[in-house]
Amino acid sequence: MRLRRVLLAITAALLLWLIWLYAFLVRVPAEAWPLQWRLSPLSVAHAAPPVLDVQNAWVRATVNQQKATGAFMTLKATQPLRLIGVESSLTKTVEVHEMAMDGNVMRMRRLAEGLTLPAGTSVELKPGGYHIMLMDLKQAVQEGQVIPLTLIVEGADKKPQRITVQATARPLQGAAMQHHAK
Ligand SMILES: [Cu+2]
Repeated sequence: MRLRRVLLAITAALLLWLIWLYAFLVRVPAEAWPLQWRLSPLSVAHAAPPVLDVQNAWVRATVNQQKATGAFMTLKATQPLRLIGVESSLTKTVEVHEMAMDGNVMRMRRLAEGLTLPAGTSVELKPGGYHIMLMDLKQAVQEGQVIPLTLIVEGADKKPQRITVQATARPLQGAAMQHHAK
């Protein structure tokens, strides 16, 4: 009799443990798992493919006392996206700009709605066109310096996604950009 009771208790405990394991592994979404678990092969299959291809990222190097500069790159989205913001450790003030004619003068303008990135189409950010504006610089950007930039994009689901880009500073060349009054 006593052996049967012990066996019954062990079976019950095992069953409860299996139910708990099932609930934890299968029913709990991967986002709620402890961090070390997410690296397991189970969750790798769920990793989202990259939504944005970034090529040739660079920042224009600055001279002393220069307070603003531009960052340029070629962006190609795999799904319709919008570049809604950029972050940099260099400065808190980063804006997405476009150049446009204002009478006879080329001026830059902040894209309040962000920059549209159609799926499968390369969008070039370049001097004289779209660019990322780094403002209120506290120190000069040296040629060769690598500047991490975090691009913030959103798709149709309006969920912001962050993409980190390493941009290398290149020397000044060509006409200086005229900055709009702030
Ligand atoms: Cu600008």
